[in-house]
Amino acid sequence: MLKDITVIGVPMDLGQMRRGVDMGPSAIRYAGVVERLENLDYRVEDFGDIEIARPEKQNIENEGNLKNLNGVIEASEKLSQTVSDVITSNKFPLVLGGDHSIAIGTLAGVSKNYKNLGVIWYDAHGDLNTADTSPSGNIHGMPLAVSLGIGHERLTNISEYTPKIKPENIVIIGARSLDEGERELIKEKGIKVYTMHEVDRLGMTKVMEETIEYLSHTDGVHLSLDLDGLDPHDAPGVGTPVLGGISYRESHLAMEMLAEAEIITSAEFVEVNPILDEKNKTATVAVALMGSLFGEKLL
Ligand code: 6HN
Ligand code: MN
Ligand code: MN
Ligand code: MN
Repeated sequence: MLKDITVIGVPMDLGQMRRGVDMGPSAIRYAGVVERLENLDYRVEDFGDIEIARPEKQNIENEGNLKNLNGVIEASEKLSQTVSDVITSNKFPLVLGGDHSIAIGTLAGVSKNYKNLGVIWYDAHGDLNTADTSPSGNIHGMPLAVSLGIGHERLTNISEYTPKIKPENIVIIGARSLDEGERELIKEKGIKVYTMHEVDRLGMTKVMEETIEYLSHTDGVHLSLDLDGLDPHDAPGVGTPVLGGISYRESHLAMEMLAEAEIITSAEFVEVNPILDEKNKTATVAVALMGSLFGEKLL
C-alpha cells in the first residue's frame, strides 16, 4: 500500500432524502481517522471537504425519477477531478461520505487511472437501479449501474468517458435487499454477488479468498464500503438499514484479508449518518475497519 494517504470528505446528502448523512465526514474525522492511520506509520493529509450544494437551494430540480440530479452531477465532477489528482500525485485516495451517490464521482476519478479496475461493493444493496427501475428516485441507489454505463447519460458521462467499470470486474458482498430491476441486471451482466446467503454458507474467509482470486486479473481494486453492509446492530447510523447483515468481526476479517492481499488501491466509506447513530458508533466502526484495511493487527 502507498505510504501517503489523502482523506477527502464528501458531505453529500442529495442522493437520498434523509437529513444528516452530510455530517458523515465530520463524524468519521471525530472518530479519529487521521490519528488511526498515522499510528500505522502512514503520512496522512486531509484535503478537507468537497463543496456540496445545500438541498434547500436545489429547489428540487428533479429530472424524471432522478432526485437532485444537477446537484449530484456538480459534486461528482468535482470529486472525480480531486480523486484523480490524488492518484496522479501517487497518493491513496480515502473518500469519506456522504451518501453512496458519491461513488459515481469517486469511480470516475479512479478508473481514469487504470486500464482494468476492479471494484468490491460491500453493501446490503446492489445500487444497480436506473431511473426506470428505482422505487425511490434516490441516486444513492444507482451508482454501480451508472459506473457500468447504465442510466442517465449526464450521470454515466461524468468526466466525459463511459463506462467506468466492467461487469466482470465487480464483486458485491453482503447483498440482502435487491430490487427487481437490479436482480435482472445482475443476471444479464453476470455480476458476481455474495449475498448474505453465501456469506452465511461459505463464511467470510472463503468469500474473501474467492473475491481476491476473482479480481486477480485487475490492475487496481477500489473498495466501496457502505456501512449498511454491516448489520444494523453493529452500524445503526445509516439511512437504509437492513436486518441480517455482516457482523463487525466478519467485516474486520474481510478488511484484514484485503490488507494481507495488498490489492486495494483506493477506498470510500459511505452512508454514515450521525443523526441516526448511537454515540457515533457507526463512524467509530468505520474508522476501526479502516485501521484493519490499512494493516492494523491485534498482535
Ligand atoms: N444505498 N434499492 C433502494 C433504492 O432506493 O434504490 C435502496 C438503495 C440504498 C442505497 O444504501 O447506498
Ligand atoms: Mn443535509
Ligand atoms: Mn450503497
Ligand atoms: Mn446500502
